[in-house]
Amino acid sequence: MTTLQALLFDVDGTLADTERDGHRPAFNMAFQAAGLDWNWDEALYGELLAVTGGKERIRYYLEKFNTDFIRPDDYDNFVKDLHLSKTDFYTQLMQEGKIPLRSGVERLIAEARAEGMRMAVVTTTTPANVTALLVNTLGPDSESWFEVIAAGDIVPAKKPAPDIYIWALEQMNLTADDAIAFEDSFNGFKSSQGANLKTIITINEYTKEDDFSGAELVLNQMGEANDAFIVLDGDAQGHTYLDLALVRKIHAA
Ligand code: XBP
Ligand code: MG
Repeated sequence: MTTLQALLFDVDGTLADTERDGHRPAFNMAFQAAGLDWNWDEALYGELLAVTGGKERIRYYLEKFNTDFIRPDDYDNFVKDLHLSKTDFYTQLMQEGKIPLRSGVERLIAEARAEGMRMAVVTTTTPANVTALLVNTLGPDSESWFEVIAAGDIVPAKKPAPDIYIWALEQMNLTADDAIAFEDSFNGFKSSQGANLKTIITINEYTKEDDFSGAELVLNQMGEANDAFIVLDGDAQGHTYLDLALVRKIHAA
């Protein structure tokens, strides 16, 4: 096994609980602004998360949950415009600073920076959303801490396809053995696993029942010294929160 050279972070659900409190309300605001009476409540949104990508999710909703809706002639642009509006609302919500990073995220990233560990963001979400989250949580220059921001439509096949991880590794001139991924969902894990990456999972309310068999470690959160994680699967080797030392051990195991 090679030495660990890079940490690859998913965003939504992993860095912050953006799905329930960020994306979902932003979709609803866009629907309202467009004069649509659609409302994605928390339970429905959980079902819609089966499909990644906001534009893809809107289409899935109309195909499976709102089949009576009469689609406008220019359906593609209708979905595109609705999604652009959703991105505006989402980035506004981030600017209001309402979505904090999850426990341990800021500390682990700081530790990685201090040790010169390479980092990338690997996500399905729109690039503007990544910028808005990072800038409003980690600070104005935090995007530059990540060597690659692999996001949105960069690859046509979104997670669970492995393409976005493969693309990020290529950009960094690394192989899957050199890196480790951090994910929160089944679709994200399928993507990192498909790219042959070892993966550490931090679950959330939407993903706690997902199947993560094959992941190296499944935790409820990264945690802190005073906010220990719960180990759901795997061996945390006596650690009580996810620090870089444990990440290295998991990678080497
Ligand atoms: C993230 C997603 C995205 C966001 C919405 O998945 O599924 O679709 O919910 O983002 P992952 P956009 O965490 O696995 O990357 O609306 O910008 O597409
Ligand atoms: Mg995710």
